[in-house]
Amino acid sequence: PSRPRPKVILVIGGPGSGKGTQSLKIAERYGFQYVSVGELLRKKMIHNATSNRKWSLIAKIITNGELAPQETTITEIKQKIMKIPEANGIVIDGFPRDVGQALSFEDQICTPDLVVFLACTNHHLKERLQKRAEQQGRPDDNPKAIDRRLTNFKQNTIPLVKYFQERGLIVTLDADRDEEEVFCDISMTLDNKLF
Ligand code: UP5
Ligand code: MG
Repeated sequence: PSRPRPKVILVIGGPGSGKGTQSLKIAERYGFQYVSVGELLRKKMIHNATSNRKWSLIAKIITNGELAPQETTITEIKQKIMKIPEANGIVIDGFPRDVGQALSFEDQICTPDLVVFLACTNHHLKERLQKRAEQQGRPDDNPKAIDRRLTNFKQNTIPLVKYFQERGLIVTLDADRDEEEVFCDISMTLDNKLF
């Protein structure tokens, strides 16, 4: 008999809500493969921005805190997932960003088994990003791009969350709390819903 398809978990939330932090913990605890869509795009843009017109444009878009084109993003995810040899599950950090991306993912890749929405207040989002900007300096952790990321997130999230809610695929968690508390909720949810 063929192996069951790996479980697919999507982790969404505002910039600084803890998507990366929590997705890595999920990957570690459940032995899932981790895919960060933001990181995929950033790596590709750094590698190709000087030699390729399309990627130099995408580099500008991302550095300004706007969304990369949907088809490019889906193609990158598809390529990345295809390279994963075999896995019990895949946790995708930071995707989808809007309903269009959600539809396209389902159309071209699969229906997710679960979507985790990390709900975090604006105050905490800003505070965490500012702190990280001082420590690491991601190209899009500048004040203007942070504002754009927050605005885009606010515009797109309510419809996106509603879309997944209507299909019974999403769980919303309070991500204002500290890392361990949030992860405790996440693992209880996954244990309940997936296994
Ligand atoms: N931290 C985390 N959890 C904490 C907690 N509970 N309490 C206190 N501190 C906590 O966390 C952020 C910071 O907060 C860290 O310093 C952490 O230690 C601390 P992190 O886990 O990094 O949060 P995350 O949600 O991953 O924040 P990130 O900044 O990565 O979110 P973004 O959504 O902005 O970034 P992403 O990489 O997903 O996307 C970047 C860009 O890529 C987008 O703006 C867009 O231009 C592009 N993109 C697309 O175009 N399409 C896509 O589909 C995806 C990305
Ligand atoms: Mg992240």
